[in-house]
Amino acid sequence: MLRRIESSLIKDKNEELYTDLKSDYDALAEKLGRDGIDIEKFTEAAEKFQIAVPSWGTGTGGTRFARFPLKGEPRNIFEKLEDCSVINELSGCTDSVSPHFPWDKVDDFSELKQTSDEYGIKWVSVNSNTFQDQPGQETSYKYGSMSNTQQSSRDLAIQHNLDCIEYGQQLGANSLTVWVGDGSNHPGQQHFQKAFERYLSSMEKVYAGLPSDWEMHIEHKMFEPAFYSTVIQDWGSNILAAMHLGPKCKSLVDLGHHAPNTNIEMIVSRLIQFKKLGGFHFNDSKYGDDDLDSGSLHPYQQFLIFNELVDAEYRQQAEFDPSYMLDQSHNVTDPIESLIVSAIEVQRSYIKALLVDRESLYGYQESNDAMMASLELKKAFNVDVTPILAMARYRQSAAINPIGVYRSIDYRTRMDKDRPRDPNASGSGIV
Ligand code: AOS
Ligand code: ZN
Ligand code: ZN
Ligand code: ZN
Repeated sequence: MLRRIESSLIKDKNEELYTDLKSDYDALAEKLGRDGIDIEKFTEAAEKFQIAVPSWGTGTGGTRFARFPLKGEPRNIFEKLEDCSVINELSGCTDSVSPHFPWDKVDDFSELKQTSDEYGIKWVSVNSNTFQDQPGQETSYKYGSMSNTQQSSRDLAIQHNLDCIEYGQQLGANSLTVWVGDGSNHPGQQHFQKAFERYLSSMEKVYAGLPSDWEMHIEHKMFEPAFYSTVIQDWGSNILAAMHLGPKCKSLVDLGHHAPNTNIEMIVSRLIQFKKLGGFHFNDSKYGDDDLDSGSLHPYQQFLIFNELVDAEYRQQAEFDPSYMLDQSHNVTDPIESLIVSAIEVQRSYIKALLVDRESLYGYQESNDAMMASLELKKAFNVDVTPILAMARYRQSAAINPIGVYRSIDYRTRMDKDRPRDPNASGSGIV
């Protein structure tokens, strides 16, 4: 098994911290035990929890104004994979990567697959890119891709998505995530219905190319890059498209793609009910698609989303198997640190949601006891599950203190030497 960090280093650091962790863990076990809760069940659940890292998230993000790169950033998909392995070795909860084409240039898929296998990293949902033109592209996406008025642009977008499926198959992935920037900037610029019809007929052709065990996930976004209207602007258009296309097509919820104060957990519930929840792009947001670190602003909202997910799990809801992924832009932090912390924050929401006493909550709901129902949720949310998460990492040979270990190895300085900067390197995911 390939590693980027000596396991003995993590082990030594863990030994220094274990006594304190054990006493915090035992104290929490005792506290939960008083309510008849067995802490071990939750630690096991934390060990099982996994969330994917986006390949583009390993590079420093930016805005349309500027990007301030870090030293030692990955220059290609192999180096991105190295950084993803660092994240997984330290966090123990990110054993998969979601690739993005054509940002991830791959000459030899079997070589890439072999390397990822050696790291113990899986490839999950493949992201297509029809929101920007590539050098030498014969027909433009300036006025959209799947919904473009020009057949030639639509054909190019369809073919690119079919290519992405083929790349993904070579990597062992089993879903395609389609986010398009299609829309308009001026009232009257686009015929809403005709644009949506063109989008659907293009997507039908992609759907027809899905292997039998694949799913297609559609990602909605309220605005940007189109600032007046967007073809798949919300979960309404999203689920309509997914229902139109068929059972293998589901909706994907990116937390930052809604208007501020939208009740996202309720959208999640609706998608679960109609068997259309494909997955998530986790991040946090104050204004729009800010792509801030997960749980950094609205940890309660993230918990409430997981409350719906755990509820579906508890009820053994049919056809419920959403994929979890981070989709963030790390503009001022080291992306490795942000991805580690964010993955753990999502895991934290999951474990807290598992702590909700479902039967009590259902009882309060039936008797219309609003106060006790909300206290039931708050009770779980207010438990500090940090020792559970740290113990899960310890048991998986990941780091009790991942950021501490990461800082101690001065990875970026090492990478600065190993990865001399290529002045022609292409962008690393600002969107
Ligand atoms: C764009 O806003 C979406 O969030 C996409 O999921 C994703 O960020 C993009 O495909 C990467 O640029
Ligand atoms: Zn996204
Ligand atoms: Zn987003
Ligand atoms: Zn986005």
